[in-house]
Amino acid sequence: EKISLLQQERAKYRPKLPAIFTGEGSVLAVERGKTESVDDQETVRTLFSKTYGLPLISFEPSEKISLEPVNVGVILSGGQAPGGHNVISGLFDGLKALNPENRLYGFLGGPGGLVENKYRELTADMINTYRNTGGFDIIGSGRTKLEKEEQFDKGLENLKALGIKALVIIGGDDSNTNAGILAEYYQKIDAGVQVIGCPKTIDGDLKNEMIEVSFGFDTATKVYSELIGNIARDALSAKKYWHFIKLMGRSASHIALECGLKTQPNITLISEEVEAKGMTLGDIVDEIAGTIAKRAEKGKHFGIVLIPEGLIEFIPEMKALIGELNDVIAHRSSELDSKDNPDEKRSLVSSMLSEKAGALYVSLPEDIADQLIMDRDPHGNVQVSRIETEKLLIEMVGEKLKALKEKGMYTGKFSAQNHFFGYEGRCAAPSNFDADYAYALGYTASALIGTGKTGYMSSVRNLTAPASKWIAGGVPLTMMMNIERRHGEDKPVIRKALVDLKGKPFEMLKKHRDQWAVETCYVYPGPIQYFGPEDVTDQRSETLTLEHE
Ligand code: FBP
Repeated sequence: EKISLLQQERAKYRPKLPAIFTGEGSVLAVERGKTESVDDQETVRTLFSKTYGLPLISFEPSEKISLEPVNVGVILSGGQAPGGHNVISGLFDGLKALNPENRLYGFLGGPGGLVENKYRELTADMINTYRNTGGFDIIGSGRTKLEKEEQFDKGLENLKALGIKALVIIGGDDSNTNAGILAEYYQKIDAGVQVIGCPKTIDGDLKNEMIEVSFGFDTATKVYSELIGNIARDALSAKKYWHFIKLMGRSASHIALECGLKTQPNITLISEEVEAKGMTLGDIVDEIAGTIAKRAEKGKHFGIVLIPEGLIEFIPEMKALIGELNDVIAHRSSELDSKDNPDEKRSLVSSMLSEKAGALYVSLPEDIADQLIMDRDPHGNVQVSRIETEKLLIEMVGEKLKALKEKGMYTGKFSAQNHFFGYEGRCAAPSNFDADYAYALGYTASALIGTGKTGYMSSVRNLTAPASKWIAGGVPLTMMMNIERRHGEDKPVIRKALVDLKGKPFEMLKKHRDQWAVETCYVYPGPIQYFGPEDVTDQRSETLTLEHE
């Protein structure tokens, strides 16, 4: 098999670990006081009678302890994020350090693999070929939801057959919510299986007081920022295009904000702000067109607009429309399926909506209207990465500028290019930060297993400091939960972290954006560096740095 030169060199990289894991001995778990869920304490406590209120865990060095060998299972869940292979290699190395007899099994194709009993034993040779590489292909991933007791029971049968005593689920907020439910269930029925979660997602929305960031965010935003910088320089050279760039991130705008801070484009839209200000699609279009007109006055007929993927769902009128569409799709899909002709389908859909939503629906360009009624994902979410918001905005901004021109308020020629950066960042070879952080998360998971914990998320904190000073520990999954209404039902879920409009990263954007809009202040971050001066190779994200100032 052919391996790139870079991959060959990168395979030699030894991820950095928190000092607690680099000693000769073992570690002991230290309990740091009881915890409460972030909200709805009464309800969450009742739902999680076994795992509610567990203490925070940190580790202390101890003499070498000898432990009985264990078999452990691991699952990769949801969208790919750079560093997944390093979580698995950190887990593997940590387990082998506990006892060389320990064995690791990977369930294939995501959580579904556990239920369907599809697995592979992960051997040292196999792990070695995946160290510091991007992707989840070592065992694959999937979006099957683990939430029903019959799935848990079937899974338990499969775990027992392999003698597995602990399961590590590497996933985002939804998958870790389900990890918490699974941990509780296995405790309740005395299954003898520990469940540990690891915070994954490029979206950066699985974070809280104890989880500073999810792995993958750093690398993905570095890749996108490199590309944005390249495009910005092209725009500045040719001076003839406005580039509308949609950035992945299902709902929160952390990715757009981070890339905006790194590259200083003319416009960075933040969905959370759009929602807070109750902006309409028309308001957003007016704002963009206004900036374009202002730049045109200065003879600048080019620019960069960053659009968070989730924007469409944060525009209050669109959110209401999508909510109604979700109901229609959930309850009247057979009627919709009976229409093959797209025009007829659209008019049937609009007849099923309230007057206001129906009017908005028919006013949208046809391809967007069609994209809005595509299938939902297994969690019931609109697949926002498949909705071409960037094209919608180009079309509407173009119309607006035409109107402005007729009134003599715009003199330029508007020529736009659309881009979507998403998949190109999700499987990049992890940056040093993500390689180290993911490895440390996996290693920490092994320590939580070794100290007998269940219902915890692996946590590594103090991330702006050098890795040796990172603090490893465990955070009870129930601590991050609250009750939210999901698809018509109240459910316990890990609270998703949206962009904090009072937080420092957003403040920074706000402080500079008027200047960045009209002047040209682009920054060109360039490609991720894996070798070279440490302040370049180990650079932290703007978001992490500003949040921890
Ligand atoms: P996770 O939350 O599972 O990590 O997924 C992140 C993500 O990349 C989103 O940014 C994006 O909207 C979605 O996955 C795309 O999903 P898919 O890979 O199924 O197209």
